[in-house]
Amino acid sequence: MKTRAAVAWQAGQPLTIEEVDLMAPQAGEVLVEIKATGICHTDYYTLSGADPEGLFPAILGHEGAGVVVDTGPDVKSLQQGDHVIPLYTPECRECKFCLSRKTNLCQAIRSTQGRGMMPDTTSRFSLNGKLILHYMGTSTFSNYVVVPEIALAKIRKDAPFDKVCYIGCGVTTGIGAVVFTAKVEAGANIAVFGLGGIGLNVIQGARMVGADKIIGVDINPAREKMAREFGMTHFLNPNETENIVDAIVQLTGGGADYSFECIGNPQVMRQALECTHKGWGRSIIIGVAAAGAEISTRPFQLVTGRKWEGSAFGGARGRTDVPRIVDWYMEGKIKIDPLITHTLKLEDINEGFQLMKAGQSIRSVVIY
Ligand code: NAD
Ligand code: DAO
Ligand code: ZN
Ligand code: ZN
Repeated sequence: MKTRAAVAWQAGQPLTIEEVDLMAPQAGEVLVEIKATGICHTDYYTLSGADPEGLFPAILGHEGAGVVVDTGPDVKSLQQGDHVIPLYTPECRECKFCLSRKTNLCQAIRSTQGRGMMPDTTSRFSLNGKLILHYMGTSTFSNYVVVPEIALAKIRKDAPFDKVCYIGCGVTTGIGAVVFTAKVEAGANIAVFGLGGIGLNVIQGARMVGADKIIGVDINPAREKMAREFGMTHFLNPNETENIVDAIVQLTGGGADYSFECIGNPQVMRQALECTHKGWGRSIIIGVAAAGAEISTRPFQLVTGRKWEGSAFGGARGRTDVPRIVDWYMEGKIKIDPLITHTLKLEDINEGFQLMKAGQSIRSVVIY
């Protein structure tokens, strides 16, 4: 079949809209009509050429929601008409990683996904006989995609695609880091560095679990208003604060119980660790730093009980946890609508990247 898609031909170049050939789903695969997709920082990172694992030509996008159109042989858990969110972190429930119950980093299709291929090492996308690669196993910048069954979360049918697509990455990454990775308890004091698409979701996750002080840090003063609406209790602008670490230690009477780095800046990662409480503070790195970057601190920070950790996709097991997060949205426990600051047509997708680059959007969503 043919599908309309925004193709990334090479790094640093705008996407172009093409009628791409899409092969039918093979064994264990599902054809999905994507109804809406968010544009995330990571798509920009790959398109910019800064991602050392970025491959071209490819169809980017990893924050979608849609409907199952067809299933290949051996697909058991999904059928035509099911509503789904594609998962760049699949959940096979059979690999060593899934069975460990210690991580959400399912490895069942990791190597082929990282090479832009389906599990049988081929691509379903081509144009004029030229192969086009998948991206993160999801390629939601295509109206129709073929996705492995284990990389699809089945969600309720009354959830709006143009909102819950954001659960495919940003919402789950932020809220999940609080709920699944850190397991923040009611009454805890937390600090959030970077109040963008991820950090604002960390803030609402912290409010949902009943955190006490929720301190937000951002160099963009325009982020304060939205962050307060999402539950932030104190705002610090590094450009107006002499020492961010000291300020947080003061505000919390000894340090944050948990901190979250949502920028990808190694210097800020150090501040995020060092502002946590002696003896038990935990600092969760969410931001993805530039290739080759390194973090540093004095080892005594760890000897004295602070812990440095990381979180991918919020520690969420996609097929299990994503439908729950959709429920939280539908039940009014979390907010998504105000974070979707722009909606676009596929033809205007490059505008979404410009808005992100200029810091003017939280989330732009393409509606097919
Ligand atoms: P964003 O650009 O929307 O937000 C980043 C925010 O950080 C902005 O508000 C910006 O003003 C602020 N900022 C920048 N430099 C700062 C500094 N020195 N001090 C304080 N604030 C500063 O980005 P986002 O979409 O929220 O993504 C944040 C990071 O999370 C990115 O690195 C992204 O790649 C990463 N990410 C990680 C995962 C994961 O699973 N771990 C998933 C998605 C995204
Ligand atoms: O090595 O098992 C693996 C895959 C890890 C994927 C983690 C992705 C999280 C960070 C990238 C940002 C995604 C939008
Ligand atoms: Zn993302
Ligand atoms: Zn697995």
